[in-house]
Amino acid sequence: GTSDQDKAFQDKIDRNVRIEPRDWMPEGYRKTLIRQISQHAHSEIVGQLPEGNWITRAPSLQRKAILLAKVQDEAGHGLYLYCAAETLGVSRDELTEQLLSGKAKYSSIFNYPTLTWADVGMIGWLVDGAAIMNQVPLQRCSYGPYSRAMIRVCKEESFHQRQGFDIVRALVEGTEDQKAMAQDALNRWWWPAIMMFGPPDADSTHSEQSMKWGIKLNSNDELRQKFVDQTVPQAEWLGLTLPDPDLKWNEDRQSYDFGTPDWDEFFNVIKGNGICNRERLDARNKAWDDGAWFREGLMAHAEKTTKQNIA
Ligand code: FAQ
Repeated sequence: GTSDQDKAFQDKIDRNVRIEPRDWMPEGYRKTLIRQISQHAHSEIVGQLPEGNWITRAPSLQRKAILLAKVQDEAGHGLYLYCAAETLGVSRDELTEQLLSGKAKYSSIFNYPTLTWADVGMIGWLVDGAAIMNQVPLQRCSYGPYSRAMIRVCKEESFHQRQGFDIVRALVEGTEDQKAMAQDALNRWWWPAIMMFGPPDADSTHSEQSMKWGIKLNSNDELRQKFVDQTVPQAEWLGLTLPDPDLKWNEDRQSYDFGTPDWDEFFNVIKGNGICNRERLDARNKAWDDGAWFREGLMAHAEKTTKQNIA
């Protein structure tokens, strides 16, 4: 665009006017949104796998019904977000191809295994908790379809977080073994949850421009701090210990100081070398391949009915 167009666009953003699909937008804005929204969509889709692993082994009929509904919600979020990305001129097939080939990123958190039932509790409490912390502000982001998608998604995420917290509550109120299982799961999920917010601000390549454009409303470190401040009292209430010797209330800042995550591990996971990256992509590719007969049937049926309607 010309610099006049760019200026008028930035002015709209600064006045809090929502950008809609047919409005003019800088190419960089469009690209950044497609990247972020599609990564978010892929995360919801791949994010079904770790918890899906426990649906058949949930400890009661009630827990199973709740988990089933939760995982189905994540599928719905994924489809909803793909639609939002499509309004920017990218096709669903292109996005699917990027995920299946390993070109596209999805959240680092879903490359960790769910070893016990307590892990399902931790995902709800911590992972959905972190997701809400990140997505509530996005309800006010500058792109209309994405901001509206976030409103519905956040309502469902709140239910997800409470179901996770309730799983952990039941475990800590149970036997010594159950409480130990919860503590072990917390030890494994705490740091990966902290890393979900992305690299430290100094290493966050997109933050500055995304914040100018209203695609992000807070920096990675701001949201990470808010998450820690919210979660520490919850862990105390549960009687669990967070695996961070540097965690300490800071009276001056009215906030918790905390340790440094293993950023080498984070970058290694997003490069594709986490514990479950291979397994996750294989599962998505298998689902796609196994569904080929169904997609072909749908297309054949659509073609037949179109011909009949024309005749
Ligand atoms: N994992 O410059 P920044 C959920 C990449 S919630 C993998 O800071 P940005 C719900 C980043 O893409 C999870 N990659 O990037 C659920 C970039 O690489 P690129 C999904 C990460 O975009 C719960 C590079 O590092 N939520 O699914 C991660 O400004 C339970 C530099 O980083 C969303 O996607 C990471 N954690 O900020 C489902 C929310 N962090 O693309 C099932 C929307 C960074 O240049 C079960 N997204 N990278 O190759 C966002 O808010 C942002 O995209 C951030 C990252 C904050 C995630």
